Amino acid sequence: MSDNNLLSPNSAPHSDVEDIKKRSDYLRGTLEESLKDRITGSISEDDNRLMKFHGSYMQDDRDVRNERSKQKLEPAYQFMVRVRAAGGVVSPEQWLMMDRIAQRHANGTIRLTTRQSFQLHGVIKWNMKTVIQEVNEELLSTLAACGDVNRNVMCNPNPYQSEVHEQVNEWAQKVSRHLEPHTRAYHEIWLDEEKVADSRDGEEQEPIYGAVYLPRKFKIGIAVPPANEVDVFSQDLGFIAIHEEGRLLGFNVAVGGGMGMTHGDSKTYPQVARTIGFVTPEQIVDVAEKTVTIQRDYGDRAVRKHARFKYTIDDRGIEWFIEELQQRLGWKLQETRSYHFEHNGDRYGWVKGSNNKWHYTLFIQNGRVKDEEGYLLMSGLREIAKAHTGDFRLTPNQNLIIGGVTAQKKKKIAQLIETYGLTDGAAYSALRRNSMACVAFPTCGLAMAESERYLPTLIDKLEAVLDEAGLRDDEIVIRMTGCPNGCARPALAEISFIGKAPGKYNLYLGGGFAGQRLNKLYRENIGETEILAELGPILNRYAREREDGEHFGDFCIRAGYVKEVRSGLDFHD
Ligand code: SRM
Ligand code: SF4
Repeated sequence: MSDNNLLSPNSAPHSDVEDIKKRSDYLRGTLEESLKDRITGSISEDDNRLMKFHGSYMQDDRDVRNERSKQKLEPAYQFMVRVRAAGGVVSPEQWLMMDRIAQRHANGTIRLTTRQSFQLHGVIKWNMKTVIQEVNEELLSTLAACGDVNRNVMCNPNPYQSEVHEQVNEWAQKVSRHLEPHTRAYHEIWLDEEKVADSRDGEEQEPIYGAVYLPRKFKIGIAVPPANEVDVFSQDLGFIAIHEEGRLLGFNVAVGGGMGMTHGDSKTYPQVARTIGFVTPEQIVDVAEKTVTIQRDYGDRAVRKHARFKYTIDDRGIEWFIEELQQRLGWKLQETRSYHFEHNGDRYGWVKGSNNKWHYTLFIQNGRVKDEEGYLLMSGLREIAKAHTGDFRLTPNQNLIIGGVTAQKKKKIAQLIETYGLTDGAAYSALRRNSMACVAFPTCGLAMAESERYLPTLIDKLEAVLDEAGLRDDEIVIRMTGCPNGCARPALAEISFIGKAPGKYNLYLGGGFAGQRLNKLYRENIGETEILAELGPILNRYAREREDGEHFGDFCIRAGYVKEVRSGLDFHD
């Protein structure tokens, strides 16, 4: 272990979060006491830091923040709960449990996230324990859904497209399980398990993470070409499945991707992961573990904004990383194999899988499952879950696959889809079907502008432009986030909006259609009128002048609207 590992954070420069982790006794802190305190709906700042590792964030309803402050009331504290499921696969029973909790203890909606997890919003402190217990009773977990650990492992969302997909999904599950934290704190605090070992005596260990865990969050995704739904180049560690004639040969390894940045701080930037070699399937878990330990030992623990793995690699160089990895593995990576990505979006509607079962991908606008007047999405999915004998798969684009439907059940499921008017998005523009927006207001404490609540309206207006230009059925990837943290992976979209202030966005163009290239800033701090005025002519020109099969992002570069970005290091040039 290098000197950089702050197992004793007193000795080297470190952020206050490192002290909190160190003092926490493997994520216990005073969380139990904080949860019992009935005087306030909040928890202490230190415990809030630890709470993330347990899969929850304290938030407040920002729609009522000013009003409550005027009335001298404490903010409307509530908790977001994130539920992890590697590769996004859950059973109908698990879906019904999420639905039940959402109705009873949260805000009545379920949010499907950009990393194939669930989020519940609006849980009050007194209900947190019940919620986490109910999640665990159905064999799901919130542990490590957030925090400075490996997060939900993403994977191609349809394991039964072929045997290769099935095997890749199993590897995703193995990697996920291998990197789970070992602390029993979660079980003690939420599930009332007895404390069996006194970690202060060193009996309890985190064999991979150590006592202060990672310097920052860590993300892994596995793609199966030609589909890149997981946006493999946005991951700290990405694996690209290499398959030939229905056989999984192994994975190319890609390292050092990430989306987050801060407006006005050019030392922060989104980055695309770079491929460094090829490994066999049996080697993937070892590669994941050793990569995580390198980031544990060398990641920046002093400045959290600079603590992601992408900066560790960019600062020290990719060659340094390869050498360090191979030394820890005790063997060498093979040469990167060739592969080809075609898209990073979801394929909608019915498809038949290799297991002769059927799969239906539903379009869920921005991942929000709720009932609205005229569109009872949540009720419809509840009825489907009651009848369904297969599984559900959350996609990396915030959609949902009703998976593993037998030929006998297909009629029933199709009937329910029709009764509730659920949609595969065919009636919408291809732009909307390829859209993603992060949560932002009213729950996200970091939002600078609306996202989930605004993108659908903006797309309504852009659809008028598309109709005029004859582009309604042309697939263009569009994404929006309420701040530059990048939760909807905006830096990889062909068109993206990143919030600057209420109603104001930076507009970026030129991302690669298959998620292979970053986009570039085109206009700064503009509102809706300017957005439409800027994009209208570009879309019209694209319709007239594009070459055969040319994607919008590529056109924006060829036509000179933005320069091509080859690496995050050029993002701000
Ligand atoms: Fe995220 C922080 C929501 C995927 C980069 N993200 C947050 C928080 C927890 C806000 C906070 O720290 O107070 C947001 C909660 C909002 C709310 O009210 O629910 C939040 N992130 C989300 C989700 C729910 C967006 C969505 O619409 O689906 C996604 C949950 C994923 C999951 O299931 O695990 C989500 N976040 C992402 C992604 C995309 C991805 O991982 O594929 C990214 C960019 C990739 C990356 O990490 O580089 C992302 N989130 C961030 C960052 C910036 C990290 C950085 O490198 O600087 C933050 C802020 C932070 O960590 O300090 C953040
Ligand atoms: Fe919140 Fe920003 Fe993430 Fe959107 S991108 S959910 S506004 S942190």
